[in-house]
Amino acid sequence: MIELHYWPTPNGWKITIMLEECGLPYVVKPVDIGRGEQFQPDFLKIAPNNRMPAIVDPAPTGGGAPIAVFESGAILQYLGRKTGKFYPAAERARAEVEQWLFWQMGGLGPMAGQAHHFRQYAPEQVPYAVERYTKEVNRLYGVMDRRLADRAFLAGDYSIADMASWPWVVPWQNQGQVLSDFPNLERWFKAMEARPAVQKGFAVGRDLRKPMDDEAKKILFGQTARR
Ligand SMILES: N[C@@H](CCC(=O)N[C@@H](CS)C(=O)NCC(=O)O)C(=O)O
Repeated sequence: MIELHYWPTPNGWKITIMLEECGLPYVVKPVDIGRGEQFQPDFLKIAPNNRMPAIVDPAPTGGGAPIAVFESGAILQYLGRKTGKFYPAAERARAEVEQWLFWQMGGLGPMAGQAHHFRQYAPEQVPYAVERYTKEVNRLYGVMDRRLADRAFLAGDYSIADMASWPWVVPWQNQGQVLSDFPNLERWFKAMEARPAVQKGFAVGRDLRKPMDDEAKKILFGQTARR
């Protein structure tokens, strides 16, 4: 059974949603990132970037030793290849999915993450940073809205690109956005939200979520190479 190293955050939800969509059995290994469990040596062996999510697949395609994967985008691709679901093999369709997956990984996720940081967690108000990341998320929402004007999902058919992006639109209010300003995005958001597997994946570990306290802030913010 696939081991999922997980905490209930947007990057974690990507993977629970995919696992639920694929109907793959999995066991959740909680990584309490607010208490520093991402620095445990056994976790760092599979996720050297001290970030969750990560998976270990004890029965990889083609056999052999278990395969460990970190980085949510790489995990989605891995699970897509393993199951043949939501990650088409045909080159033209795959190129569409990959562009939007990488767009999320390199753009929407990091920019929305910075918007959350400067709008909610920074110890002092930094107006330039708040404006910079709020505007950038706004721009990215506009990109999605235009993309979704003439198709149901980001890459045409429902895919791992949608599963990567939806969790990062869930906290739109914390990013200073108004979802109804983006009608196509809002329609897609609601269609995603209505999927039973999305609901199930989003609910995994909900009881573990807690407000960020000072100890968590100390652990999460200000990390350097020496930790
Ligand atoms: N690019 C990574 C980012 C993962 C990430 O940032 N995970 C956060 C939670 S959403 C984390 O584990 N943080 C722990 C830390 O900052 O030490 C991915 O997509 O997997």
